[in-house]
Amino acid sequence: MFDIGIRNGRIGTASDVTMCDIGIADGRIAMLGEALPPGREEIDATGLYVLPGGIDSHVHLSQPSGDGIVMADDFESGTLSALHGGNTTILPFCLQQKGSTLREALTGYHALAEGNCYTDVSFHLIVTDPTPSVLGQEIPALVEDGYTSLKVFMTYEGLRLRDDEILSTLDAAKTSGALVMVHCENEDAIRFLIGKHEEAGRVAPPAHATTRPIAAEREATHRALSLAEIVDVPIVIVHVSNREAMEEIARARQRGAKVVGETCPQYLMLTADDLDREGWEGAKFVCSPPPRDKASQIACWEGLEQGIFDLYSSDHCPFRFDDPEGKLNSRGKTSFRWIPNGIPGVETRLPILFSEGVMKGRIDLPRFAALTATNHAKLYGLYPQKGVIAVGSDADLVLWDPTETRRLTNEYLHHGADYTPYEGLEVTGWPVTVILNGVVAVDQGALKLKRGAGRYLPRRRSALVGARPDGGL
Ligand code: DUC
Ligand code: ZN
Ligand code: ZN
Repeated sequence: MFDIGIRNGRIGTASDVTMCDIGIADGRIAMLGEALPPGREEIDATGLYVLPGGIDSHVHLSQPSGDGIVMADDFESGTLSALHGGNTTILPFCLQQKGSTLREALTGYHALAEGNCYTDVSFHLIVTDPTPSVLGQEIPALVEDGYTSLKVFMTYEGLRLRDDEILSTLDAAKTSGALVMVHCENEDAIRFLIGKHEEAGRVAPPAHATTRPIAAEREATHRALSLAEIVDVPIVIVHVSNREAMEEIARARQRGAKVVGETCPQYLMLTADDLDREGWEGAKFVCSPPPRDKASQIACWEGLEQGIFDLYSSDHCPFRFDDPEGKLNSRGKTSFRWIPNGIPGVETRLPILFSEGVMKGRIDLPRFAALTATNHAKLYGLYPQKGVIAVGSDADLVLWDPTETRRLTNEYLHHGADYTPYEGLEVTGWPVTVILNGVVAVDQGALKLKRGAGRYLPRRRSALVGARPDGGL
């Protein structure tokens, strides 16, 4: 007898849409077929789509964010919000502090996550201080321990790496089999423009977009791709906001480079005009790269439809708006420079793509499953444990009701932010039931799971860095 039987659902994976029953036992998918024997718990999925639980591979929680600024989500609220939005696994970033080791950062970050998660989690490492011992000893040992991805920044004083440091980090990643994600914006160009804006007294939130123009992203994207080509190592270009950066990715691929592109809901749904809302309201939309214009939105949709992007992530990086520790901190009220960068979105990522993408006919269900779960699992070393509906995989499932229409409003979201950038947006299709590791976690919107049910997941090497074709290391 199964623990759970799911019947009459339309099962969507990255490859197919089929009708069959799902039998779940011991937290995993035990059988797929017709007329399966009963489960102790039976779920009738008539009229629903059954999809792999969402994997959001770009999330920031409890990340140190500078003097007096506090992120709006910790592991408890961040994973709760993720779960209600149809996600079963998230990959937050563990930030190395300058002068400290990656291990030290991990010790602190594991302590924050332990016992608090409502989804499974696994950490990417942010490298800010690539010392010889970090590159030569820590990274190889950490990859062996299942920390198989790194992020580097080309912007933000204090975080960004110089080109020589990026090269040596890429080289360490190549030697050890880690996958490197790059935040591509030219810091020197941004600082130059900030100076110009300040001289001219242009310090309101719209200046965030005009000091971080497309050219700054395009140039850094080109440079990151070139550095990876020189080292001959795959990379991920994260949070791509516009066509010119996409073209850089396409050209690198034509040259034979292994490059993966990621975009996010903010580049599909917001524009720089949102930064110009009444008063200082635009601060709610300050994120980097900034939202662009309608043409860029169209380009990013094309990228999702046609394959420049393999990943669609939230880049959930939440700060409260009306809060001295958030967007409207004492300095943030006076200049865009001090408004913390990032917006919430882990709970709205999937409903937005389902509604705007699937329901509007831009993408089909298999593409949705690939962009929201399967590709994340393959790319970040979780496949086939996660990201697929197959016998033997973890029973991480989300049941979507394609007829349910909701108006997004902050009141009903579970994150710690006091706003959503998508307030008032009507979406059709909602993740009504979420199953995590074979346990009903959310049922018709009601939480059934205890805090701490989410586990930490060590990961294998990425499929992109030459893992074996059977998915093994
Ligand atoms: N980069 C991110 O990846 N997230 C939020 C802010 C940023 O610059
Ligand atoms: Zn970034
Ligand atoms: Zn991010």
